[in-house]
Amino acid sequence: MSMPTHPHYALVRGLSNSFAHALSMEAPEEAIDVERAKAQHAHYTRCLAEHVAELLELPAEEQYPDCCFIEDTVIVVGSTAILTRIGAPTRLGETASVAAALRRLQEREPRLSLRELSPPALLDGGDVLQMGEKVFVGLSQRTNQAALEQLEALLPGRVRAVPVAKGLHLKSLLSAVDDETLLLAEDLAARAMGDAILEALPPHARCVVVPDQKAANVLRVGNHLFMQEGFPQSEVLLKALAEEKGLALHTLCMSELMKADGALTCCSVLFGPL
Ligand code: CIR
Repeated sequence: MSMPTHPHYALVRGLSNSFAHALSMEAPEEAIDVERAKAQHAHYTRCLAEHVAELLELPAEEQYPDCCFIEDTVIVVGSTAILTRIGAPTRLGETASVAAALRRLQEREPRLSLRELSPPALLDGGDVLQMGEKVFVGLSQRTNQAALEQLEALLPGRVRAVPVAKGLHLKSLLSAVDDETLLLAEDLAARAMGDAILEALPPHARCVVVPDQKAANVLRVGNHLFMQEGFPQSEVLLKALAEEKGLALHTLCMSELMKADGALTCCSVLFGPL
């Protein structure tokens, strides 16, 4: 079991008409353009569909402005899917339809086992990073100690806590390119999180640092690496890294989703083969 670099499934959910009311740490300078956000999200979904065997697409749910950020609802480790309890009260109900979709999937994928966190645990999938055998859990404003303890019980010996001193989630300032390559934003808090992660990985694991925070969250799908558009300095570094690893680098414009603190990983759950 390790990070699913060649996932079979991508789980995504449509962007709701109420997206202008999505949560954000700071109000954006310019209001969210929902039509533009929908187009950006649709393009993201099409890119994923090209590179996975099966796209599982759920419809948007209007009562949940943040519902496109489906990464927060479930983590899948190997063949175990663990439904979360999202740390933002307005988002707690988002997991119900994801649970139903995974139950339907279970009918043809009997290896898939379904678990769930229970109160008082709170956890957003954006706080979970898988590298190698390890499952790193960011203790953040959204994810608490109770969730960490429940995950430790479900995944014995594999879970490591990482305090999140900056950003919404653990993966706001970092992400994994593969099991031994951690991408980090050039930032003291990101460095501290990176050190905590590297300490738990085999000695050949390494960090690659990019100057732009928004470029530190990349999405690896098969032999493709996606980054946010508009960060030329980081793009040069990521291009070199992608070449070294035999990956194709693509840029995606997600400017409207970024206004609601959305990163690239947050709009999908990549998993399988089971
Ligand atoms: C929220 O505050 O919950 C959403 N506006 C953004 C969630 C982003 N999720 C993620 O990066 N996993």
